[in-house]
Amino acid sequence: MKSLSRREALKRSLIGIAGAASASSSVQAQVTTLGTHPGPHDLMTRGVPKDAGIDPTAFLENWDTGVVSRRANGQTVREYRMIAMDRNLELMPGLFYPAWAFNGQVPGPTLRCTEGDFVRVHFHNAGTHQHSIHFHGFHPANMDGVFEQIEPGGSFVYEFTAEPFGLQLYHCHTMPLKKHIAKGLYGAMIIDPKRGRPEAHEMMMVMNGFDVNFDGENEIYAVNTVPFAYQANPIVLKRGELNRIYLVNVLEFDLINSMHIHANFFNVFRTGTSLVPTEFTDTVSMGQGERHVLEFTYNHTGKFMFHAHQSEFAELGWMGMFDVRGTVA
Ligand SMILES: [Cu+2]
Repeated sequence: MKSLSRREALKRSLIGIAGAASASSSVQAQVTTLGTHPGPHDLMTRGVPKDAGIDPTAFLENWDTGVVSRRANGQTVREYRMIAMDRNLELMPGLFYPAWAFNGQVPGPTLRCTEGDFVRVHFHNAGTHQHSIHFHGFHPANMDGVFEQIEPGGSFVYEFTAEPFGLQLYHCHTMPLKKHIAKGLYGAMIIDPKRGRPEAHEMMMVMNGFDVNFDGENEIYAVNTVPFAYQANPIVLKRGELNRIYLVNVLEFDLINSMHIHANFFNVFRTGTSLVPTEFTDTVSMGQGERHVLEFTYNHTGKFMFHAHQSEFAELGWMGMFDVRGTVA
């Protein structure tokens, strides 16, 4: 009966939202008369909340390339500032979640550098619990963010050379890990290959979810935190243009997540660590912590859905839309 309790919880939150956000009475009436089955198309019309911590459309292409300097030997140094804090995030209009967030946002900023750069991350814990940052990639044991736990008010400097190139993940590594990740302390780091990748329209998508009633299961699912964000504001693509999605799965509690795009196929670059694709498909499944680079081009204009192929996740928020227009000049 687990799914029933999840849907019941969501239904209750939606009734609350309908009142708080003064949604139309027809929506409220539908929600209350549908019993345990809120209509997915009602959910898709919730819009984007004002205090989500990120602007989902801007987040797609927001790269934090750090403060750049150069060492005597010519090596590029990139310095980043990361602050862990407690913050209430408005996930859907009227639905607030007490998150733990890097720099006040979930996902945390997308850090970007090039393989071989020297990375220095100034971390400060402004939260109310111990935290750390564990980066995926190569680094010494004392830079792993596991044994050096940072107390509230404390600071730490992480230093490492960025390698290997690919799509890396970072997250808090404090016990209980499940809680520290579910609360929102994660983000992505793109380590670009020295030789670069082909010119493309690039987007960062972090698949996540939220346990809004703290029962150890997710009630809502999303790519980039806000359910249905890209249904409310479709992502504009150009016909004939190469698109590149940096796709990360950090979803807690559920064992698997996926992404499916409509009317098209994509090349999969597993973990982004090779410049040669390993698969050509329209659906990719990922466990927690896995991430891939996807490349595709639309040759038709119009609106095309993209979503988790777990139908339940899609109906509970992990659903978006591409709006393919015009032609590349
Ligand atoms: Cu933590």
